[in-house]
Formats: sequence, C-alpha cells, structure tokens
Amino acid sequence: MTPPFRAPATAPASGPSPRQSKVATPGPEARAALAWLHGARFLTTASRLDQLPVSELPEIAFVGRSNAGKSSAINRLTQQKRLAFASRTPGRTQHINLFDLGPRDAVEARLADLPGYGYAAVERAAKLRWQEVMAQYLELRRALHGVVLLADARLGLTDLDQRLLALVAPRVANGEVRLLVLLTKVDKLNRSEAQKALREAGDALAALGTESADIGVTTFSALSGQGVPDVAEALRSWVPAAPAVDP
Ligand SMILES: Nc1nc2c(ncn2[C@@H]2O[C@H](COP(=O)(O)OP(=O)(O)OP(=O)(O)O)[C@@H](O)[C@H]2O)c(=O)[nH]1
Ligand SMILES: [Mg+2]
Repeated sequence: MTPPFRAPATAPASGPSPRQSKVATPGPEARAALAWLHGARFLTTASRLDQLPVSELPEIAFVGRSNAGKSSAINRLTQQKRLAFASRTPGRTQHINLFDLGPRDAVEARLADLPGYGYAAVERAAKLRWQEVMAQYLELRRALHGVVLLADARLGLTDLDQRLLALVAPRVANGEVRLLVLLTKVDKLNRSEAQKALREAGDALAALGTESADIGVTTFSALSGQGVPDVAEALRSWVPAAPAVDP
C-alpha cells in the first residue's frame, strides 16, 4: 500500500543546493499564494484560550521549540520584517498572536504564532501553564485548520516535538487538521545533511499517516528564502478562497 505521506516539494535532491541562496522564480500559483500571505495583518494577542476570538475562520498555527524560527518564518512568508517578533532571546513570544489573511472585508483565514516550548530558562510554573494552553489549543480549538511545526534542521524532531505531535495526531489522522513540518535554518546545512534531515523527519512522520491525513515535510530557510514559495502554496491550498460575490 502506498503511504499517504506526501513527498516534499522542495527536497534538495531535485532543488537547488541548500547552500545556494538563489531561489527559483515562483510560478503563478506560488506568486498568488505569496501575495495572499503578504497581506497579513495583526489581529490580536492572547495569553489564554478564552481570550481568543470565537471564530470558525480557518487558523494555521505555527508551533515549535523556542528558537526554532517560528517568528522569522512568519515574517519571511508575509514579507513583513516585524509582524511576528523575532529575537535572539529565546522564549520572547509569550502569547498567541493572531494575524488576518485575505481581503479586509472578507477575512479568509488566520495565522497563529504560538509560544515556543523547551526553553530551559523559563520558570517552571510559566512552562507548565503554557504547556496546558498549548495542549488545549491543539486539542480543542475548533478553528484550528492546519499546523506548521518548525524544527531546527540540525536537531530534527525532538522528544518535545513528538509530544506536541501526539496531542494533535488524532485530528491530523482524521483529516480535520493538516500538518506541514518545516526543517528550518537549512542554510546552515550542506546538501547531504539536508537530505538526511528530510529522510529522518519523513520516517518519524510516516507513523501519523492515514488515508485522510494531509502531512508534508520540507526544508526551509527564513534567511535564504529556500522553501518560501512552496510553503506559501501549501498554506494557500489549505484554505478555500472566498467565493466571488455576484455583481
Ligand atoms: N541562519 C538562520 N537563522 C535563523 C533562521 N530563522 C531564524 N533564525 C534565527 O534563530 C533565532 C530564533 O528565531 P525566532 O524566529 O525568534 O524563533 P522562534 O521560534 O519564534 O522563538 P520563540 O519566539 O522563542 O519561540 C533568531 O536569532 C533568528 O535570527 C534561518 O532560516 N536561518
Ligand atoms: Mg517567536
């Protein structure tokens, strides 16, 4: 039986070497997807689930260890330098930040930047509280439509990432929530290291695959732009465009 696991669109075997910063010109679909993401704007911030808007609008959550590059990825994908705050100090994103996508009068979807996990210096009580918020968000948030899990390509999927995946796995398995894993900072790896990272992440994710699951993995760099058009296209494909209004 063919596993439903999709091959990465940007596997280095067929794409440019990860060390090359040159990025292929995106096709029309990727350009449209990028334009959609470039229109992102800040909506609100919340430190608890009950502070989030009650909404059926599809939400795409960026999750991952602290320092994995979530905020940098959002900034790169939306082409806005400081939309999501990226910093050298891990653990800086302490809230769930929501960003609107689509026309201002007909919002189509939202991006959610979630706090990173695994930062040792965060006080234990704060850590436990965030674990709880995160678990609730992934298991219960009805609007959750897709998860983008970011992991440093040099570390791969760690135990903490696996624990997060386990929380959302039932919703991924039944197709309710799509999953895209970004192996980030691939600019720091050579071609064979990047291939190895992709293979290992693919193996780890294969266990989550079912007939209904939509799971992908790709390499990414907020620095060089590698993977940006493909990721934009993948995220756009998750959300149906608002139907054209009759004149
Ligand atoms: N070389 C390289 N560095 C990156 C890349 N993406 C992020 N970084 C760096 O990694 C560090 C952490 O990036 P952030 O985007 O703040 O990470 P985060 O996941 O949002 O971290 P938290 O908010 O603490 O959860 C920063 O110093 C970034 O400049 C990348 O693609 N390549
Ligand atoms: Mg951040």
